[in-house]
Amino acid sequence: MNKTGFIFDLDGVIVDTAKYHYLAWKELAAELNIPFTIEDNERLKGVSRLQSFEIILEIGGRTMSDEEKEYYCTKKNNLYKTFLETLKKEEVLPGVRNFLEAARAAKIPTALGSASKNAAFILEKLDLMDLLDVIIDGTLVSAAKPDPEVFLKGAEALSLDPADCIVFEDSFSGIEAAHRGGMKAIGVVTKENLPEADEWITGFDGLMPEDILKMLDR
Ligand code: B16
Ligand code: MG
Repeated sequence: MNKTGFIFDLDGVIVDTAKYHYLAWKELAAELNIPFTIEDNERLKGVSRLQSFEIILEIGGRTMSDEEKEYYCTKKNNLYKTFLETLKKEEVLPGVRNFLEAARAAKIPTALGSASKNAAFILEKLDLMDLLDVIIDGTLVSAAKPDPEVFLKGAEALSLDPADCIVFEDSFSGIEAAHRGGMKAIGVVTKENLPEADEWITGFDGLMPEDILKMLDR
């Protein structure tokens, strides 16, 4: 019996929401007179909302009280959600839907493991909710990646040992979180090189679950 499960990060693996995070953070940063570039945005991938804002404050050489940070994080999220409203199911990254369908057909259990508190909304918009067995997102975890909590909860909800789970990630912190949780990590390589990953793919287009199992000798 195949005991392997797949755990997918969301942003950068299933869909490119980073561009919408960028637009929202840029608007907020402009309001605060903090210069914020698309290169700076790379530092926010896989990082929680609050930590993302703290990185932006650091770029601007600014400090704020916890209350002010919360105010601006809420403001950013409201802006981000207006962009998400226009998200189309065609924005699922190439090959992802096929790969999930093939995993389902092969009876390989699947989970989402994302830092985002908007994950369920995004998956609904992409019409992917039914193709994932378990959703673990930012509403269910307290420790951000590289802490392994999000992936360990995913393994537990799938009733699998962490060693039997394979994580798909596009961020340094996510690869580290998978390893700290005792799981193998496939780096979904777009801009980052992710040297710590166990294997690498450039995306899911043309890829089948058995290709991944072969890569990791499962
Ligand atoms: P939210 P992932 C992460 O998603 C994003 O990469 C990161 O940029 C974002 O700050 C974080 O989710 C929190 O998102 O503000 O929607 O709660 O890569 O873990 O799927
Ligand atoms: Mg990601």
